[in-house]
Amino acid sequence: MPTLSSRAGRATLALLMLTLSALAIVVASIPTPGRAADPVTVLTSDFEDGTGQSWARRGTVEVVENSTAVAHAGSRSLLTSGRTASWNGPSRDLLSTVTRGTRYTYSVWARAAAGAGSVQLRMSVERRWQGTASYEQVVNSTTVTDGGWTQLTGGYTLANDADFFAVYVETVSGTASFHIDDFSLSYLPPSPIQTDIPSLKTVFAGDFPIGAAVGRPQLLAERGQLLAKHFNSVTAGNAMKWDATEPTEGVFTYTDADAIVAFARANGMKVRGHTFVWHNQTPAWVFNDANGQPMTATAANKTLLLARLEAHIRAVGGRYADDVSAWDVVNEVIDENQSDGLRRSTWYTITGLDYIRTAFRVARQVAPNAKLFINDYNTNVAAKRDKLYNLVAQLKAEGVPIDGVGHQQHGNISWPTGAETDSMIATFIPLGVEQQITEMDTSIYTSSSESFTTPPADRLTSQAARYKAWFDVYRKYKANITSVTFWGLADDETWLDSYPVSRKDFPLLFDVQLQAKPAYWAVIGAASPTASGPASPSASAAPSPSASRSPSASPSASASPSPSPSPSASRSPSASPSPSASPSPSASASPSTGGCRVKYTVTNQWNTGFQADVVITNGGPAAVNGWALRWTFANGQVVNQSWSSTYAQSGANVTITNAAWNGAIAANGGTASFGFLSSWSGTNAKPATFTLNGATCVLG
Ligand code: 9MR
Repeated sequence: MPTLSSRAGRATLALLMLTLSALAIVVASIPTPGRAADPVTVLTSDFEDGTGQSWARRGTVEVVENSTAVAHAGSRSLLTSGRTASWNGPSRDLLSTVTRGTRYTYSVWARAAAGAGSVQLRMSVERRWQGTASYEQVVNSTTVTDGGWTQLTGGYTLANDADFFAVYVETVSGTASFHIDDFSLSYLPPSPIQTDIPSLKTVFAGDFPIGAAVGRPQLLAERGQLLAKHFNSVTAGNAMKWDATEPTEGVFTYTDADAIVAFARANGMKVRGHTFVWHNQTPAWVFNDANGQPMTATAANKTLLLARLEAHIRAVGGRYADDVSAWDVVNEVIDENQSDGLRRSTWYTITGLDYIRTAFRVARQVAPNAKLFINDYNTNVAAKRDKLYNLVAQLKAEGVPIDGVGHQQHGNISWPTGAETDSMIATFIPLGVEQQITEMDTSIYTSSSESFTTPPADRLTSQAARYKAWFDVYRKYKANITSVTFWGLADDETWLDSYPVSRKDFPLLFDVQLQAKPAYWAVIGAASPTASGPASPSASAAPSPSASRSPSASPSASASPSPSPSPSASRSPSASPSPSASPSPSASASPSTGGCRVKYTVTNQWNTGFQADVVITNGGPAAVNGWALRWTFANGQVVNQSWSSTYAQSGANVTITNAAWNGAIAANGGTASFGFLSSWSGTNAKPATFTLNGATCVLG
């Protein structure tokens, strides 16, 4: 080792410093893998040019015009006045702007017109397909006043076929005039899902099926990939409910439910049916008498209501008789504050307990292969649990065909405890029923006054511990528990964003970019790479199911999978890749890959841009240690962002090099994945040839 006083030493030191700073530049130029991407804004309307910027009235009489009366920024806004119906308002065609399957954030500032006082506004979308219109809310009822601006923000994914699609702002009721300004439409470029982490369904294969409640957006693109990778059971979050399947008496619509069932079939998943009978999401007509008036408790109305119930279950249950393995036949019928424990819903006030008896009897007839469940929330609360127990015991004694009890398990980071969850399950065992966890999620909040736009690390740690405590109980009772389902797929979309108040929540195992959270690692019984820094990349991460299943097994080095570092892992500053972990293709690249395969998939495409995911498979006998993938675009496409990689483009020639953590591709089938955004126009042909470190790869 040269001393600092020696000339040679000083030269060596200078060289070392130079090398280090060069390395620092290289490292700095590698984007942090998995870093939350910046949102991409695809449309804004500021009305500063004095026009309506393609916003137009929905009705035929209201006036939608540029206004200088007030402005959120600048000097102009868009005023809608002369409205004669609550649905009148400004609307913007977005059919050619949005990409099906991409979740966009819709944001607009709104203000009641001078003198209008306080007004309830909401932002909605209208989609039409072959003459049939559907309306969905993007932002629920929001109070705006004439004294200032209020932002309406919400997320929406166009997941259905559409030949018309527009966003609009309307009042919840009344015809007040209002302004809007600074509309924006943006999306977060999705990260590729982590393909090299253990699948939940594999980890729990010996225990119970693992499910997620989904809508059509969760069947598409990355979300569909995440669903298929981790879950072997699916519940329709809304698509099989009464309002979705029979909005008008005798008129059945199955478009969304069919799509979910088709996805489940294609991916070998079980389907939980949810739900025949509920006091919510049931159309008003169901409870109207023969004259169209709200039913009163008469014998005739009871007969009519039970006949409608029977017809509904015959139709919906019959349609999915071959597909649904478990039905939530009745949902949330317990009210522990009633002495008899029965919720005073319209179902109950018109029919007493007979709606429950009828529902189970008919369900068994039309869906004889499905297990029939009574489903409820807060079944860990002793008072509610015991009322439910009494009802199930009574109905079973009567011969009502109840097979199981569904525990929704909507909880939060501190509740319910493992002990409460344990007695919840233990209580029902003497009844000899199956038990399923049907709607599990874990809010990061413990009070309605809290709100975070990104989840603090300590909340995620508490959430992981909460999930682990529950799963320890589930595994303990795996002989009694026949399914465990999350109420949602990932944090990008959860009912808790609007309940009990509007704020972002993060209740599931995968984050807003579909990456595994600490809760995921806790549930599978492995140390979270977020907490401890990423492990070195490994080709196969399948854990021993028995190791991760044991309730008492604390993750040990041998029991834990050693996943490739997940993007979420690298969000932790302590997990930044070190230069030595970053094989550079120019330094020690394998000269030839001897059998690479490239799968290039355009996952999203809109009028000016597209997103592609690329998977490189090393089919050769030698590991690849650092790689550069090259191709030539034929139609002028220009890459403008990439993840899990760095990109360079010269003319039509694109070079993608590995990120710090995915440079090693194992021999004989190891893979590396990356994605990118690019512009295009006219034609967007896939590249015909790819080379990996100079060797030509096969396609597909
Ligand atoms: O996830 C559902 C959400 O999209 C609906 O707006 C909401 C309102 O009816 O219902 C949600 O699902 C509920 C489920 O059907 C029954 N248990 C409670 C769930 C969360 O509200």
